[in-house]
Amino acid sequence: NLSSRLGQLVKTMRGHSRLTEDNIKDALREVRMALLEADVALPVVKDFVANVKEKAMGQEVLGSLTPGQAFIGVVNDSLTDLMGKQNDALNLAAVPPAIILMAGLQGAGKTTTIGKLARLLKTEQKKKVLVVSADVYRPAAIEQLRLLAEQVEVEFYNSNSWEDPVQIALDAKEYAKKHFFDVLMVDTAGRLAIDEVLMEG
Ligand SMILES: Nc1nc2c(ncn2[C@@H]2O[C@H](COP(=O)(O)OP(=O)(O)OP(=O)(O)O)[C@@H](O)[C@H]2O)c(=O)[nH]1
Ligand SMILES: [Mg+2]
Repeated sequence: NLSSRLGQLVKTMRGHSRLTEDNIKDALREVRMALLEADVALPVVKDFVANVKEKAMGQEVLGSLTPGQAFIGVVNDSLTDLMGKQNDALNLAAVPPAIILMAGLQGAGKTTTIGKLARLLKTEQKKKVLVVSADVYRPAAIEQLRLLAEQVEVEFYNSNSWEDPVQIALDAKEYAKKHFFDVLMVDTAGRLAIDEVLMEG
């Protein structure tokens, strides 16, 4: 991952009192490769690397820091800028049900996060939560969510792998409306299966 790769590299960045285009070149390349390998979109990577470069260049290496540590500091700040400095609360101010559609790369932790969020919303915010799986692609994905829902004690809307993901989401929304759920959480398959219609539904 990014930190271990950078960790290796910065050990070799020595003996400079400021960061220059020359001494951060390899480190920048490493950042770029690490992000690309993590499947970050190319335009985002380019922007990010350019941003790090701009911030780093000419920066003095202060006190007991090594150039590598100074560089890491810049990467760290830039990452924080990119991801946001603060956590915002979930905005559930919609005509119920508020719908949370979980999208992301395969194996990123979507289903697990639904379980955690559902539990949080139920216990801390006293919300009535319904979960549904529109992941009709991966075997046992629906069963995984069913078990999770059971564990965190929220209601599970049943779906079947031969159904259309969009229709599943729409059906669950109807059910949630009819039964006065505050929140509907829709699990989806990895990014390949995400299509616009589902996002709009
Ligand atoms: N260490 C750690 N592992 C996690 C976390 N969240 C999920 N996992 C694990 O990562 C693996 C994938 O998690 P899922 O929640 O099934 O991921 P997903 O995005 O739903 O995967 P797909 O539905 O296959 O796209 C599982 O083995 C989880 O136990 C987390 O926060 N920390
Ligand atoms: Mg999943």
